[in-house]
Amino acid sequence: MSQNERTFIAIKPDGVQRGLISKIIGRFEDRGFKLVGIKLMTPTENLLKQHYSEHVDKPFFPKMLSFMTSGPVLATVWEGKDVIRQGRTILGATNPLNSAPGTIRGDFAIDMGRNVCHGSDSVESANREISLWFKAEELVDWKLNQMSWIYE
Ligand code: DGI
Repeated sequence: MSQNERTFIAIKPDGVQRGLISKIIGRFEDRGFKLVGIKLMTPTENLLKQHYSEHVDKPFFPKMLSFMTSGPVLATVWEGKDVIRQGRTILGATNPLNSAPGTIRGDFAIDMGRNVCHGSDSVESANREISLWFKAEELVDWKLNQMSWIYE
């Protein structure tokens, strides 16, 4: 399994406003994943319509759009073995009421429309989302010196 797998993790406006950035990033760092992209930005409607293309016709979409454009989002890209699946586990179930304690949503969220974070759910969506939110030159290739203490 590749140690170079990448995923897109976003801290939504509720997570930023509630001061949860360091806690969320800390969980990925503590686990041993490598941060390769990070930026604070307020996403445009156009970006969100592409990002959530499978949801644009859903009844909750207008409210989600106004929530997601209401303030900054912290967009990040993380690298490591199985990071897509592990990232979803760290975040917890989409509906926080179904998220286990110890997950981000299980510890910090209650409502689906305020579920604090987003994580890619497959290799295809990770690639698509990373290229939507980041330019290639915004992603940094660097050597994590702890690698041999994290991977055997
Ligand atoms: O990839 P996820 O964020 O875990 O889940 P998803 O792709 O199924 O849904 C994307 C976001 O859309 C989710 O984080 C919250 C929102 N959403 C999905 N289904 C509903 C919803 N929001 C509301 N209010 N009601 C829904 O049924």
